[in-house]
Parts: sequence; structure tokens; C-alpha cells
Amino acid sequence: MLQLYGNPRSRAMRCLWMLEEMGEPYQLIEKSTRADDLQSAEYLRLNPNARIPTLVDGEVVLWESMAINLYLAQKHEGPMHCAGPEVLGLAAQWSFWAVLEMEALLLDLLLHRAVLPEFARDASYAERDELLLRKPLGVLNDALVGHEYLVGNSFTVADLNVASILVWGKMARLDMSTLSEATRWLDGCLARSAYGRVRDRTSGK
Ligand SMILES: N[C@@H](CCC(=O)N[C@@H](CS)C(=O)NCC(=O)O)C(=O)O
Repeated sequence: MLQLYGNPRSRAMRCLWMLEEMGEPYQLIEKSTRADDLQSAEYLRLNPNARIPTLVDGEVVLWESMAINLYLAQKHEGPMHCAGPEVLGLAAQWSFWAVLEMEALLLDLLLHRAVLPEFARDASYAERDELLLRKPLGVLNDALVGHEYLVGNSFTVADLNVASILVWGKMARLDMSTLSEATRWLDGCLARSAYGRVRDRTSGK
């Protein structure tokens, strides 16, 4: 059975969402982000970065949340299966793009709007993040004009990977008021029942 190490309050959420969409049986092996949980010799053999998530699929051991999801989309049949170099190339394009163009800015925004204690938050950092996010968000919005999804005509790992990063923007009150297509698309992704099941896990339901 597929085994995922992590917890739903971390980047492992992305892979949990993917696994829920796939509908295949899997086991979540709870790992926190505490050093004592991640620095054991046993876990370091699976993931020498001492980070979560890590996926174990038989002999295959993988880390990096986006790579795990792209692997799952190729390997496993079912509703999230992606075949063919074009679809896979486009899914990789959107996944790398989201990590490189948006993830760090969204994480910083989240820290300064919601995570850090009030005294440590800096509104000017959040303002800068919002400004720098305008360009990639514009690219996303334009790509979705006339398209329900990022690649082809159905929800794919490309949508899941990008939405699972952009959800930090929701939590950080990112202003998307001028981005009607991206808002429509993100709301649709986050309304999926598979995402709801993962979110319920986060809130302990
Ligand atoms: N690029 C990696 C990042 C993984 C990562 O930073 N995970 C965090 C949790 S969200 C972690 O394990 N932090 C523990 C630490 O840095 O000590 C991925 O997407 O999988």
C-alpha cells in the first residue's frame, strides 16, 4: 500500500489531496515537523533532507511534494492519471512555475499576515509580497480565460499542485479581487470533496 509520511498541516497536504483524488488506499504515517520526529536514522534513510512529505510506493521512495504528485499521476490509473509527454510536460511546467514564482512569496505573506505573533509581523513585507505576486497571478488569470482548467478539459495534477500552493494566499487574505478567472478556478478546486476531506483532517474533524 502507498505510504505517505507527513501531516495535513504541512506541505504533505498537497500529496494527501492527490491521494484522496486518486481514491487508492494509502496509509498516512503521521510525522510532525519537529526535529526529533524527522532526524531519526530510520527517517533520514527515506528522506535525507529531514523534511515532510515522503512517499513510499513499494521499492520507490520519493520526496518533494510536487514530484510525488507528478509521479502518482503517471504511475497510477484512475481519475488523476496523466499520460503523454504533452500533458505531463504542461503539468510539470505549472508545478515548477508555482514553486519558483509564487511559493516563497505566499509563505512570506502568510507569515506576516497570519502565522507570526503580532509583534513580529511587518506589514511592509506583506505589501511587497502582494506586489511581487501580481505578475505570476496575472499569468495564471490570463491562462484561465476561456478555460476551466490549466491543462485540457478536466481537473489534473497541474490544477492540484498550483491550487495547493495558492491556498496559502486564501489563508493570508491575498487580494485577488481583480483576478476573476483565477478566483473562479481556485474556488472550484477548493470546493472539491477530496480537498474537503483533507481540510477536515487539518481541523481534526
Ligand atoms: N520543497 C519541499 C519542502 C518540504 C518542507 O519544507 N517541508 C516542511 C513542512 S511544510 C518541513 O518538513 N519542515 C521541517 C524542517 O524544515 O525542519 C516539498 O515541497 O516537499
